[in-house]
Amino acid sequence: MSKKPSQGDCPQTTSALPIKTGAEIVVDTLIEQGVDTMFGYLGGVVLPLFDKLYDAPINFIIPRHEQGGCHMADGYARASGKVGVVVATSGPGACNLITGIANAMMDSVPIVAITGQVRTDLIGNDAFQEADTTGITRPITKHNMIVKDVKDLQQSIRQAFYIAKTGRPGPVLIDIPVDVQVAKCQTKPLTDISLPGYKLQQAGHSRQIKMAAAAINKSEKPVVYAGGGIITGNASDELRAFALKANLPVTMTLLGLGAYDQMRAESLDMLGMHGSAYANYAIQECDLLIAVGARFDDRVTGKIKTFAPNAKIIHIDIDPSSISKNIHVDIPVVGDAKFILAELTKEVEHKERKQWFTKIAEWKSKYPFRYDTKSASIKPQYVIEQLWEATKDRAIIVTGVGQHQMWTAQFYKHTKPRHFITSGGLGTMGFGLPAAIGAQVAKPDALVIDIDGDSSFNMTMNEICTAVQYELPIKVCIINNGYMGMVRQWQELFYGKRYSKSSLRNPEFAAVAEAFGAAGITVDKKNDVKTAIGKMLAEKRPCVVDFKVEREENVWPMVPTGKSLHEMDGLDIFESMA
Ligand SMILES: Cc1ncc(C[n+]2csc(CCOP(=O)(O)OP(=O)(O)O)c2C)c(N)n1
Ligand SMILES: [Mg+2]
Repeated sequence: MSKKPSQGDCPQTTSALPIKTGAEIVVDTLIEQGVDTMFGYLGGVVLPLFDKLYDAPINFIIPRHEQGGCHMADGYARASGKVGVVVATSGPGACNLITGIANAMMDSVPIVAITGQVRTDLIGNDAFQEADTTGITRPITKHNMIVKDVKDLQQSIRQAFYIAKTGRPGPVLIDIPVDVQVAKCQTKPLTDISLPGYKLQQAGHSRQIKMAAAAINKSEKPVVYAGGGIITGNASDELRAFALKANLPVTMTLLGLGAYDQMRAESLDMLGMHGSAYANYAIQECDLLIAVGARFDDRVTGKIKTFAPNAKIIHIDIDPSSISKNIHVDIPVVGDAKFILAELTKEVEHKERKQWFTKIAEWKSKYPFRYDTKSASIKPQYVIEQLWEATKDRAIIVTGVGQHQMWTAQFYKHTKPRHFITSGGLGTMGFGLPAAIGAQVAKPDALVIDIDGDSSFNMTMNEICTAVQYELPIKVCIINNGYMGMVRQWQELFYGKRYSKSSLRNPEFAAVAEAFGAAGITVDKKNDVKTAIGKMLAEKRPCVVDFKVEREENVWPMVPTGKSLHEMDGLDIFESMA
């Protein structure tokens, strides 16, 4: 992206466009791009930029660690649909962003990361706090660039936003050496972005759409498999209209939860490793699978050879590289889900499919998600059910990674897009709290609840300080089993109960929360769960509730790695509880 290093300012021209420093160009271009909120941390080589931010009309949130800042930008982007922006200094600051950037990449979240870099004449000299940020982040960004000439800066930032939010969204990183931030240059008028190597296909091929519609109209046993692309592409309304008109059952991936209202009868809830038995059985028996904005991830497909063995596959996706990547697709349609679903809806016919829906209803009534409701101890699933009862569809739910994440996917009813925020692709423990902070910044009036694991929370709990400082009333419910529960479950099932290093000594989380200036509540009796949730919801401050749950509960059903979707363990346990 950049050309030869700039030794100083660029020559002045006679035009009326103002001359600005690199730092001024950054801030003004961010504002031009609609940025009113940023996250980030200071350091030597971003000081010129922070000086311009001193009186800029931008709400700036400083996390306690750059990873937190990056997850905040991610949570902000997922809750708002806008591009999240995070800033960090060179070297350690930039390196601390890595997990957050990789997380955004895996889940197709539009963020722009701006990093400072050492002076251009020092690059490659092992200068103080020098790291090859573009080299390190190349495989985990949708695009990255180092801008070594102030003349390229404005256009590079415009391109970064364009690339981050169009097509399949993702993180873009701009590395800006400190001397470029102080060099001066004439600004450029805003023109259309032209990137010859970056082609977007929005509309989808009309012949492919017709073929897809014909296959749907013919199908006796269809299933829609909806992924995060529906939410990213703001296509939930179109998905509902499509499914209702053609009369189709809909299952969702973890990232797709909220794309289709789970309170509706035709929702099959989540599929995959910890998905519902009825979704997994329906996939294995369907004659047509309509994948939309989903990528056939291994946690979804199980054994790929026997995934949906009887089905013709339609795959609608904005990213041509995801077509037939993991599984052979019969009818690919490349383009924007919102547009293509609307087109398909015009072409499809309503078909009753009585036998198919009867079969699905049987599976649903035989194998609903279950747990031991009579247990005297606090079952994690009970806490999540009670949270649903107390909040219904008004909360934005965020999670950490582990069993609690799966139970939240299973036992909370996800009804609206952008109301369930979780780390799907990378599975990043420590994502929950900072992402919840980002979501609360994006939606100040919303009820934002992070349902977290004790070990996940331990990773980034310093960000409670950030929530307190900015008076963000987030709620954190720790499903505290005293274990890295998901790891313990695998050790129980596949390593002969040898719980090697998977339990942690936790602090008293409520006391930690109080020390940070937040409210803290501890719950160790089942009878106190509802009251604690009530107190938490009434609390104006950030509030952490430590639910000491049953320690060795397992997530069921489970498709063990390498097995086919219908080979679920745990259904006998469900039946014994019926
Ligand atoms: C950063 C990171 N390190 C390690 C893992 C591997 N891992 C997946 S789940 C898990 C345990 C999570 O424990 P906790 O947050 O307490 O959730 P629980 O499973 O107990 O609900 C671990 C270690 C991960 N996903 N992310
Ligand atoms: Mg745990």
